[in-house]
Amino acid sequence: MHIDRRAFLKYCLGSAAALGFPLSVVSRLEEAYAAGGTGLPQVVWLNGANCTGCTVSLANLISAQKPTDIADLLLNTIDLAFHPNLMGAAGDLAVQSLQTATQGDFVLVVDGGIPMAFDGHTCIVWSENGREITAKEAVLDLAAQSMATVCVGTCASFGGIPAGNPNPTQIVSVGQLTGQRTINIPGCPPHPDWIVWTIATLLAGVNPSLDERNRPVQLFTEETIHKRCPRKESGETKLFGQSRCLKALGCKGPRTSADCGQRKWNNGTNWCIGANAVCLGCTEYGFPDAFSPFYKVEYSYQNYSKPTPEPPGAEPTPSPTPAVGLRISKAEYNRERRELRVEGVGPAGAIVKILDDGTRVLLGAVSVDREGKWRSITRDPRPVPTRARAECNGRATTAVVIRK
Ligand code: FSX
Ligand code: SF4
Repeated sequence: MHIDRRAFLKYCLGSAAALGFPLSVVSRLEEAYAAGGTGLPQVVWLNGANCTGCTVSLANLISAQKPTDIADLLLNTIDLAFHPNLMGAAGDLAVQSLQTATQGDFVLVVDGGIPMAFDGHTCIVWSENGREITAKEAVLDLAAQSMATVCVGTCASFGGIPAGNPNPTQIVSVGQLTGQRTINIPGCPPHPDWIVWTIATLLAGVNPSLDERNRPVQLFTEETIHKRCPRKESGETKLFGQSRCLKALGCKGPRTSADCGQRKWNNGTNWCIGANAVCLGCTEYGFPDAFSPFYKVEYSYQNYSKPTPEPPGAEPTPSPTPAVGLRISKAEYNRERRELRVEGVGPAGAIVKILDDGTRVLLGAVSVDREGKWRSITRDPRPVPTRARAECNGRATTAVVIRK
């Protein structure tokens, strides 16, 4: 495996502001960089019971400067001696690299929870001379020798989804297994920046300050998602697809400490709340059980019925038959905001689909609330419809779109 620590250190220094390294870490990284990046510990990464989402999240790391992608970062720049999903070697050769790496100084990274049922045999990490080595045995052994143990993801940190009720494989966290203080990077999955920040900080010889859940304070506990949420004080909505606060729909932002809203995901593209999903609290201890049910939805889909398909050869219905109670009270396009707003009334709990009546392109779907009202906002519809069409329970009604 090609080893080039200088390139990794250069990346960390170049991204110091974005990653938010403290000055002490930056100066140590600079020293290590000047010294050629040699003499730093290696990184050994083990998988427990998980969905591999943590590794996929790390694989989403893309940088404008070198290393530009995960292969570059892990295989050519970080001295990652062992990673079951990402390393080139397999079988005995892979186990040999692990054994060589763990002769010297190394940082142990674990993702996934550790199964204890069946003496750990629901999670086998490799075999040695025909003997199965379980995640339980490997993590216990290597955590005792490592300079530090980093738990990547909520599963390794706190048990996470595999430890959810009824926990059939008796998953425990790495800390519970080893009895040691681990450095926890929760998140299901965690942000790649959080993973890189923590590994680089440790490689620089700095132990990050941890909170009571052993999470780096700088990454997780400065403020909750809610405190810095752009939807705060915008008024709560009870319908998905609106741009207002999602608390009434079950958002766990007030109980969750992470910087997702500022850092954003997929190379700064978006985040859960930005995509109109509630925060699930995935970085928190007790996730998922203590945060379930994830959604508070007052309406139901029980009134929805599939439109009856027209028999072959039948003439299309010349004009829509209004659904009982379905009406469009407003259909307006705001030129300045490039926003189409269609609202009306309908049967409470039913789903209303909004379409361009000319092209029959679907513009949105909303639920009718308990008061029998519905509202749909479509940003930048192209083309702007001349007539809007609302469909519900196989019936439809239309209205002229007023341009303002
Ligand atoms: Fe858990 Fe990670 Fe969630 Fe998945 O390794 S934190 S289930 S994203 O993959 O462990
Ligand atoms: Fe808080 Fe969630 Fe509402 Fe944002 S959407 S203000 S995080 S409750």
